[in-house]
Amino acid sequence: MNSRISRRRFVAGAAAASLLAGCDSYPVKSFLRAMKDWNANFEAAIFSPARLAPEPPESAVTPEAAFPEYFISDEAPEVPPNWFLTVGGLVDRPGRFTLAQLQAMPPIAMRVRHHCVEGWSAVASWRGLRVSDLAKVVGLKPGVRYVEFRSFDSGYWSSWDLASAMHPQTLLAWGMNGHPLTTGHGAPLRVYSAVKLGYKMCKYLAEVNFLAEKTGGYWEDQGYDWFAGV
Ligand SMILES: Nc1nc2c(c(=O)[nH]1)N[C@H]1C(S)=C(S)[C@@H](COP(=O)(O)O)O[C@H]1N2
Ligand SMILES: [Mo]
Repeated sequence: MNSRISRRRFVAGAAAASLLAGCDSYPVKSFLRAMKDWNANFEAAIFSPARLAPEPPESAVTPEAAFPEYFISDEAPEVPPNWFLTVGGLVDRPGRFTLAQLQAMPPIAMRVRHHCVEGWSAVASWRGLRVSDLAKVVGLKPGVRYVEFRSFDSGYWSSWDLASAMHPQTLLAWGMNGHPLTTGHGAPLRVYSAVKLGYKMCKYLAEVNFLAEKTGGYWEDQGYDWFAGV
């Protein structure tokens, strides 16, 4: 069975959504934008960084053949030769990390139910390091409020509020169900989190940047909710 959901269908859905949202008059636009900001602020205010999301039981794990693979590129992007993760922004020790260096940081395993706005959800067990542990290694400067994740998959990216990125269930994952990530699921490294919707969880990671400003995102800039908490 082919579990890949056509990118075209997703793009068509997004186009329809933006048509619906396509109110041209300025006051309507600014009202909608104000409502969106209000909504994001409200969601951020009720988000509790300490509260752990419950893990689905082992029996809830989705057979891998039935776990959809989603990417905006036409083909699942291959890992570039000599891949490394670049970590920068407002940090004391910016740097590049090989996969081996990242795998040497304390690994965390968690089962998470993935929610995609396209209307599917699926469960896997993910393994990787906490974004908060990476933050300790590079040292955040005062003024960091957002974390930006950038992919080598057609320039896909997403920016997150710092609290959600520092949540103990937000990982840079290199393993899925006991094996390394496959290209379909974001090899060699991706974001995985119990506190965000699927489109915030960048696959094919290339960069992590700790920033003072939010920088939108691939779907977020096309009208999807920026905070996108689960
Ligand atoms: N680089 C990159 N990351 C991405 C995407 C993408 O197209 N490119 N799609 C997002 C969406 S919409 C979802 S639902 C999940 C899908 O993850 P999966 O393919 O492992 O199921 O990845 C997210 N991260
Ligand atoms: Mo998605």
